[in-house]
Amino acid sequence: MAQFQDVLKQSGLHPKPAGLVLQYGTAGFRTNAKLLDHIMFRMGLLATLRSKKTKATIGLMVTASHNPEEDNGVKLVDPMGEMVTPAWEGYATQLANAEQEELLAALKDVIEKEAINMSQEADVFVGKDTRSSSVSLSKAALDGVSALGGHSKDYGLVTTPQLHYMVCCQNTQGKYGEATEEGYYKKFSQAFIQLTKNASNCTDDQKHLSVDGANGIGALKVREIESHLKKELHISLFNDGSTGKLNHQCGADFVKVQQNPPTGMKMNSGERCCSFDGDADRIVYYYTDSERQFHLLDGDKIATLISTFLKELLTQAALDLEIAVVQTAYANGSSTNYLEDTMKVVVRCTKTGVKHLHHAAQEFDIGVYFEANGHGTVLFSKAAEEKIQQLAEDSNTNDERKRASLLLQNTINVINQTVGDAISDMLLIEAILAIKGMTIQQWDAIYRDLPSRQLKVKVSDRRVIDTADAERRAVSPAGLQEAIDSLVKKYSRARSFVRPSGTEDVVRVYAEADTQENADSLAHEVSLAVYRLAGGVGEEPKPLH
Ligand code: NG1
Ligand code: ZN
Repeated sequence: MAQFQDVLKQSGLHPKPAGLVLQYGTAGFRTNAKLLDHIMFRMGLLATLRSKKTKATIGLMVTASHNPEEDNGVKLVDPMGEMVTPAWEGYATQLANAEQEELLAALKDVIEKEAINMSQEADVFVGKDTRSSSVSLSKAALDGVSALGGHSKDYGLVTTPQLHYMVCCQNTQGKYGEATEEGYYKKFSQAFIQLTKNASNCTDDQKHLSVDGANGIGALKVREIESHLKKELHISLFNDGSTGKLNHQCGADFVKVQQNPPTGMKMNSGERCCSFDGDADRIVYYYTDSERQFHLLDGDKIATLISTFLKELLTQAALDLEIAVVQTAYANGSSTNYLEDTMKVVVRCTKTGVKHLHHAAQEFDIGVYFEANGHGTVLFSKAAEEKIQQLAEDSNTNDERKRASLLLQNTINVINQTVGDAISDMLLIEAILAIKGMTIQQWDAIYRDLPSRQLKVKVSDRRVIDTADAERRAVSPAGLQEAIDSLVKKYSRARSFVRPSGTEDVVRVYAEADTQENADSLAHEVSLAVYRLAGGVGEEPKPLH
């Protein structure tokens, strides 16, 4: 077939280095950009097949999120803006690892298994982050789409959540919004402005926010949305990419893992600040107090703020809808206790990776999901949205219920339900704080985090670690879980688990305990156990103090 001739010809321009094996990880393929040209081309092919199969537009985002500038990666976006299904992740790995001469056979295998009608039209939306390698890598992806006769639309520089939004708008024939950047800014800024009309006596201080753009795409886009916000939010932007390096000592991942402010940011004590990650799908907040002590408000604090706000509105609206919060094992133990014991909401724990959280959140009327690192959003079921809309349109209802239902409607509209979105989450958080007249210190005081520590251990093959129970227990290698259990017993209020990273070649270690010192030494001891029992390489982990 002529189609396959084109694939053959084009793939010769994007050859695979022989023997290279890569896995579709937590959020797509991710590694040094130099190794990715053939992957991008092949993901262009796969996105085209997925589009033919689903008869819908598919997204392809070139980014390595919070990884260093030298890395890159690719994420595929399904028709409603979600991540692709596990079966297709398998196909992605199969295509990525087929040697040059096996590529056609691998492609035909997917076509056969999925019974794809090759005469079906295909549409793929492509976006990229600000990495210098993203330019040629997104071209390779576009080549892949055209090699299989698919149509593509190149959105150029966009955040990951912007691309998810475009795909969802396109596939809902504009019901979710207009599939343009302007449409994105309009939808979310208008909802924000409607929400902030409910904030009385908002001072200039309350309206001010310092944003660390991680020297990435989020910085460019926050500048663009600011002009739509009608001065309801004053943003001081730092790490805007004009001088600093992407994610280098800045950005949400750095701030969360180091538990320190980013460099390049001017922070006055008590002032509200936030950091985006490299593709603007994560956000964390923080401030320093008068003693220069740093306070982090991570994804768990964000989920708590949002679910408290929503629960209050549901009570005021007298609507019987169930809210759940979905977390991962990285959620701080204090947050889980607060949500379950004080707020009395359902809490679910899933494996790491937003696709798992997203899926679990879909089971509830309202599912608030956040990873501790600040990646998350809120999902409203169709039935919940309809109930809220009916109430908002009901002329017989009382003022309190009406006001609450309108607030809920605008809350739905300010949220990017397709995926976690730093810009949309920022607008929601800012609106909630303004409406509740709440300072960042008051928000922080809702509960007190247990001290925690995250470490990385290098091992020769991280796949030797297998986990169960939403990654909270290691089932292999033998003896590792027993070693962790006996170390945890030495400390008070302690918890620890290990898992292989899906985005870096490391094993991640997490520990929490009653004091920072104890969390640090537990994390170190568990790192040593991993090093010894799971094939550590390089130097043995050293104590933190
Ligand atoms: P890995 O490398 O699998 O731990 C990291 C994050 C995930 C997720 C992905 C994708 C942690 C501990 N892990 O995954 O939560 O956000 O990156 O960006 O933060
Ligand atoms: Zn990201």
